Amino acid sequence: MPGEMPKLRLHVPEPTGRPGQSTDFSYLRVSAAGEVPRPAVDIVPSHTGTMAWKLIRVLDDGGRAVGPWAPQVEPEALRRGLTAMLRTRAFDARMLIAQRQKKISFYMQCLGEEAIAVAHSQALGPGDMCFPTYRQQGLLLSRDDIDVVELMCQLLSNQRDPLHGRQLPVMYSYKRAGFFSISGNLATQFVQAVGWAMASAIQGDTKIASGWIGDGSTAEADFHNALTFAHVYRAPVILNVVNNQWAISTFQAIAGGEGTTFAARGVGAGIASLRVDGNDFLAVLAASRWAAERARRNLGPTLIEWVTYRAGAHSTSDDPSRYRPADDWQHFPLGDPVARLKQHVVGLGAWSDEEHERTVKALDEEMAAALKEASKYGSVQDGHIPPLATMFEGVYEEMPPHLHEQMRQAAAEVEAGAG
Ligand SMILES: Cc1ncc(C[n+]2csc(CCOP(=O)(O)OP(=O)(O)O)c2C)c(N)n1
Ligand SMILES: [Mg+2]
Repeated sequence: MPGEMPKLRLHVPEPTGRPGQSTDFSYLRVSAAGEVPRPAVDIVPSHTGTMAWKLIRVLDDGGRAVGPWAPQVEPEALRRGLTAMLRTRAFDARMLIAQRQKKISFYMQCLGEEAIAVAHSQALGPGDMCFPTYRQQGLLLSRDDIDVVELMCQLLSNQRDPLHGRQLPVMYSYKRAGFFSISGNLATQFVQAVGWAMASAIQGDTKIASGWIGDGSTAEADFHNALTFAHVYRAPVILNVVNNQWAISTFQAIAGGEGTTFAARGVGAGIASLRVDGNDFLAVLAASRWAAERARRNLGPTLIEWVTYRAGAHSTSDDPSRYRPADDWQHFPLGDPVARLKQHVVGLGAWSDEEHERTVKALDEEMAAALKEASKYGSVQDGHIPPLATMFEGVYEEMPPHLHEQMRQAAAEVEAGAG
């Protein structure tokens, strides 16, 4: 009888903590360091369910590297990784100040997520191509051949901006550094990465691709389309899902992280998948190497869910105190990636508190000096921006008449406005 049946209703997931409350992080399902097995790289993808549901971790609470995923790595590489994370953090902090000073119009930090891009970059080789989102600046800041002044000029949209003001600040493009132009349309990175990887295989090349997406963006159809192509053709690609718990003000459960994991999506699509502590530098390095080896040996794609926490605001246009507890990051069970790697490297005798402090100070000075240098080429504040014509150039080899006409109209409007 209809009268005896309950009224139908929908389930709308909610975070466990809102402003003024404290988050119950037990929803994360954290495994102990060393607990999750490390399968051979040629594992049948459908057998990676355990790895997709548990959480691969290497660093224990005492900063020791434990278990089967502990990677072979020289202390020097760890020192480089720690310095690159600190460099990324110093860059972010300085750019946040620059935005507050109105020198740049917009910025996005990766505070709390630095280990993911920095350790991942150590697993890639020359010619491999990343298709990043705006939160993987660590891929660039871990390289010696990328000039931070140039990065800052892109953010300042000034006369030395290599992209001539055509991209939103934070949307870098560095082909030579394996960093594909960032596309503002989220989730496109996944289809692009899979397509690039397929092209690499079609050409008989040896280079692999690495695509990036956030938890929220996995709700886009492009994510699922990319998984199908990657699985069917065993594309040589690493599919990174950065689950930082938030998509602007939307909790990750709204994109489907409540009753399952984002890594489990990969298993369902026939892709070997791992769920990894993204704040554990060693776990990120080990999982990235595992996935890179699979891609290089024609064993197919790997999806990796990196579990982390977006410690800062979504962007300089966002105020997270409106939708989550202010002290959430302090209670996040996976801690701070910088503090955790520091503890490990100090434990190895390859780093010290004193060296740490000195490095932080030197990097802060480096960033301040770089911003001063970059500011010499202008900023949006002083109007030293690329000429209007650059908006229309570089699309076609020869500018078609309709663009000529638009350029003429724009110039006339600017002149009228100035007069
Ligand atoms: C296709 C598309 N839809 C919406 C947006 C607007 N937008 C920009 S960032 C963002 C949130 C993305 O969250 P997530 O994927 O979790 O990445 P995170 O910012 O947390 O790194 C949204 C909705 C966009 N850029 N592209
Ligand atoms: Mg997110």
